[in-house]
Amino acid sequence: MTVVHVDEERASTAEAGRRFPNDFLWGSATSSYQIEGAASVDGRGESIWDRFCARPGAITDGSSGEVACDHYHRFEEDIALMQRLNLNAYRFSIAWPRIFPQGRGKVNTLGLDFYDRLVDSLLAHGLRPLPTLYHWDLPQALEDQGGWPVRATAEAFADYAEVVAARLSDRVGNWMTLNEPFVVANHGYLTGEHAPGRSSLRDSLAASHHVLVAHGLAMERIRSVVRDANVGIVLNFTPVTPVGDSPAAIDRQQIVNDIENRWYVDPIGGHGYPPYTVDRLAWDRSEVRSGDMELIARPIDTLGVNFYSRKVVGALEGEQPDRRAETAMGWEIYPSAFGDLLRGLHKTHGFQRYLITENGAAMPDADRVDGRVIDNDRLEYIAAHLGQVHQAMEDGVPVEGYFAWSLLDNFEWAHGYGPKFGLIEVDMTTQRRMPKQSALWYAEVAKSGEIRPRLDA
Ligand code: IFM
Repeated sequence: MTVVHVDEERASTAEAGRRFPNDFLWGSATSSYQIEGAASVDGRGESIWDRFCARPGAITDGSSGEVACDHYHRFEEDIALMQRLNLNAYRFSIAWPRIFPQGRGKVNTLGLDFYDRLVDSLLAHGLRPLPTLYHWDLPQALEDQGGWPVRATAEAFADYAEVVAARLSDRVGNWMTLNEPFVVANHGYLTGEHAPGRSSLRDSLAASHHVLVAHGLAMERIRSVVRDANVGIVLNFTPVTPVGDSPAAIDRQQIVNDIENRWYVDPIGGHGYPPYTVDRLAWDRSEVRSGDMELIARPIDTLGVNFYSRKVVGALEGEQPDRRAETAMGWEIYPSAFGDLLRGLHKTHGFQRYLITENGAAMPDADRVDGRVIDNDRLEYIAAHLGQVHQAMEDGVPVEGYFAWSLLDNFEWAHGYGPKFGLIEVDMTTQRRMPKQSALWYAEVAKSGEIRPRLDA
């Protein structure tokens, strides 16, 4: 795969000097299965990812999150690193199978104790905790009973959300229900590239509705136990541009855009599922019960926005114009789509506030000086995207924080440990952590509240 470095014109120096508000949140993001490891420790139950990783060929390098970054045992070290990077917030996810090993029923208090210690340590180091309750590690027991295509999974999620919120409510005010429901329904139940590896349009559509029901139910339950809770959901967006203006290209663009960019935010914003694609997929909406759309549309306090790239679609599958630059994932680097996205979202939905809950890049990390990764391409990527966030804020979009994906090199799902998204390098054999050049630069940004020029190597 060709990796082209970010155009110098768009480099950090072009954005340097843009200053963010003093109370802006500067953080990094991770998720439980990607970093925690300790898969069989302290009563954790099996998740769909444990099962999926064992399937031959499911993961490119045959790996799993069984050990990952061993964050479960090393979280103190990781939090100390975040403090060294001058961060003031941390987005992490809670592993449902640690709390309910069977998905529902008996609570595993040892699991709750772990997140209790994590939160205490974050607060002691001056970091605001921002937990996400679901980042794809469904308890396998619930999948065995039908998984997300079954409504009971949403109901179990609400019970789980309430138990976790009640335990942490005295210290945690900001909550996110689910991460990237599009990926849950699409990759998990339609393409099968993610756990649980099922491929059915019918199941995928059912799952897409039930994750939103889960969000609505959980929001109610969190609000019932956390006074003044600030609750939201994290959605991923990949703006879609058509190749040419043939009716076939426009049709494809609209379907892909509806599924990837509107299917979740529109119902949350009170506009319902996008009618064009509901019709094109011939979805009979039989899963949608009376009251569901109102539940889903209850106002959120914050929208979490994950952005990495845009998508260009032609009339035919795979039709693509040449790209100027892309990351090691083969994702086009196209920062201006980010600013346009934020302005567009705010114009259409006018949510109260936004957090950039994920943005970052997998890069080859080949350049080294004295053993340290000089990842100026990642640094430039982040700088260019921060510039877009800043411009959107100047244009009136209330963005309150930015969380770089990711704190550590980690388990990148079906790609295994190949792609490196971390600000901090992790040697997966020794578990040694080493901040990359981008981390040192990001520390300067977080400290000064300003986009900084590159550091000398
Ligand atoms: O690693 C993932 C993360 O879990 C969800 N958002 C996209 C990231 C990069 O692929």
